[in-house]
Amino acid sequence: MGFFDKIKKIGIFSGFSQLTDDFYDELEESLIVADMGMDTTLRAVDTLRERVRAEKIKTVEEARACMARVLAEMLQVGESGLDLSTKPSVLLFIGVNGVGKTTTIGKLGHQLKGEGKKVLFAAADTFRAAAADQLTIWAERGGIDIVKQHEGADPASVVYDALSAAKARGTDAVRIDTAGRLHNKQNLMNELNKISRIVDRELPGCARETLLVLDATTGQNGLIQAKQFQEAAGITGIVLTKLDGTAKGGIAIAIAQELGVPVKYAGVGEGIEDLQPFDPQAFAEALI
Ligand SMILES: Nc1nc2c(ncn2[C@@H]2O[C@H](COP(=O)(O)OP(=O)(O)O)[C@@H](O)[C@H]2O)c(=O)[nH]1
Ligand SMILES: [Mg+2]
Repeated sequence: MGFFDKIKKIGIFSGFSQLTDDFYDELEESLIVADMGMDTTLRAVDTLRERVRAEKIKTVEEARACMARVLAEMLQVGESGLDLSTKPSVLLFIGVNGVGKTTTIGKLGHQLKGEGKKVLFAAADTFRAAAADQLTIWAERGGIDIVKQHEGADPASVVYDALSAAKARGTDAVRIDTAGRLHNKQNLMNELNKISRIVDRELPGCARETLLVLDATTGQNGLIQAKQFQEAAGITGIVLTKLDGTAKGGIAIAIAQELGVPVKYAGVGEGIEDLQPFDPQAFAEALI
């Protein structure tokens, strides 16, 4: 079974034998229902119509394969891999509460460790004690270093400690967990700017990314979150979680198109193995 087989498919292709106007209408409707958004859907279906004409496509199966190619192209909007080029590299995970930041860090840390990398977690979600506890469990499971402080501590100070430890220990990858408080954008911006300045000062020129974690089941709301975080923090990639069992996978394409930011990882479950680098072609094939 493929990694993306847990995604619910857009099943309209089996219901048609010819490429009629009804076919295109229904395709549009199902892409919108799958949360691809109106603009992105219209762009995708227009492109399909053009290709069907240009490539003299006659069958529904050919059109399906063509649609998969179009969607895969729409997902390819930037560097899909993680920048791990310096030692350490620094990755900041942001996103609202409950989207899967801590879980993703745990899974990713485990994978990096499996590749022989020395990983360190920074528990900079100091908002609730439970957040550091949760990250500690992942760290213990994977035999991964963790730096944390008491509840309510300054997140930037946790990051400072973590970077000092990383330099001293020859760490390859620092993974920073943050609190997901979006209700006050100014607050969030201040906090992330402060963390950013610490990284600049302590590790000038390091490979560094800010990944926004989004819950695929929140649909178009995820797009709104992404726009807000993009303005507040500037993001280099998206982690799309909870794709298991959702019929809302189209949000990946809407985000790529509207923000120009690539999806870099996908989560399809709560287990340690349920995270993979995002493969646009495989994802598009799974979706339709
Ligand atoms: N089904 C599913 N659940 C997930 C996935 N990623 C995270 N979760 C669950 O979502 C909940 C919130 O995750 P957590 O990492 O605490 O979110 P955070 O608040 O952003 O740190 C937990 O119950 C996770 O097990 C995923 O890809 N699929
Ligand atoms: Mg968390």
